[in-house]
Amino acid sequence: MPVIDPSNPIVVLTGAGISKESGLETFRDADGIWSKVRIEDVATPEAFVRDPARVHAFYNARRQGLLNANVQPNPAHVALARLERDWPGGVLIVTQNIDDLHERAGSANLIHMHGELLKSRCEECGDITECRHDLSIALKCLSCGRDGGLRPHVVWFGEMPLSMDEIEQALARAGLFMSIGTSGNVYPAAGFVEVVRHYGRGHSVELNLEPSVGATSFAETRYGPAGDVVPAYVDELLSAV
Ligand code: BV8
Repeated sequence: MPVIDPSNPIVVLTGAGISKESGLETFRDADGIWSKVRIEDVATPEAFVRDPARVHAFYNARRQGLLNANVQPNPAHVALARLERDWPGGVLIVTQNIDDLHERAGSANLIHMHGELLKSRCEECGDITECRHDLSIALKCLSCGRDGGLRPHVVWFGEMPLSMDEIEQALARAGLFMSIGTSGNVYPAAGFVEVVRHYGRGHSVELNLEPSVGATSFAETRYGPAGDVVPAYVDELLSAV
């Protein structure tokens, strides 16, 4: 690892791999979510129009799984919260994950670019509210009173991820870009490392179980379970502060 100036901001991209050791499934591992259900059937706006009950059942099951008491932040989430607390230049986590494990570990400067499983959104009035219960088309929106429009506040394929302008500005200023637990298959997140390279300011490191699709784009790579590799990397970063 080159010496990173502690006055420089850090941007961290996380994917499903950082939550695996907390007991949540990834998408593209052999036993992953997309090996059991098709994206086209549960994670597109067209699927929601075609069969809303099936889409709600998919997300209701994942929401109940996330709320299981056994699902807790792991040492990787905790290490990133420590980095945010102790790094002078500031840390922004951009997560593709829709779980709340970063928040529960103590991270505050956080963008859920693909939305949040524990929030619902009304397609009629746009109201976004906390949601820890099953959703269905029978439920009425508490804001506008209409039924049929409540959906998970989640970005589906073909929908624009959230806060992209803010993310791009952060990538341009980053002195360090860390990519953790993501296979590099889904855009625009998979292109973030190229954005950092384009601006030429930041060192880039991939911390993953195995090389991602975009592994060769990173200046540095370290492989192993996030719960081991991330705390070790954070310790090295903070040793220079
Ligand atoms: C959009 C929410 C445009 C739902 C998700 C080029 C440019 C732009 C778009 C595209 C493009 N090419 C194709 C597209 C379209 C599409 C796309 O990228 N398709 C792919 C499949 C080719 N992108 C989109 O549709 C995006 N929207 O571009 O809009 C637009 C423009 C104008 C106007 C309107 C729209 C929207 C994408 C968001 C979709 N929603 N999630 C939900 O969660 O149900 S994406 C989905 O994949 C998940 O959310 C997940 O977060 C994301 C990425 O997956 P990963 O997190 O990487 O997980 P994965 O299983 O793949 O990998 C896990 C990794 O962890 C592995 O490498 C594994 O080895 C590692 N690992 C495992 N265990 C561990 C570990 N690592 C460390 N420790 C461990 N223990």
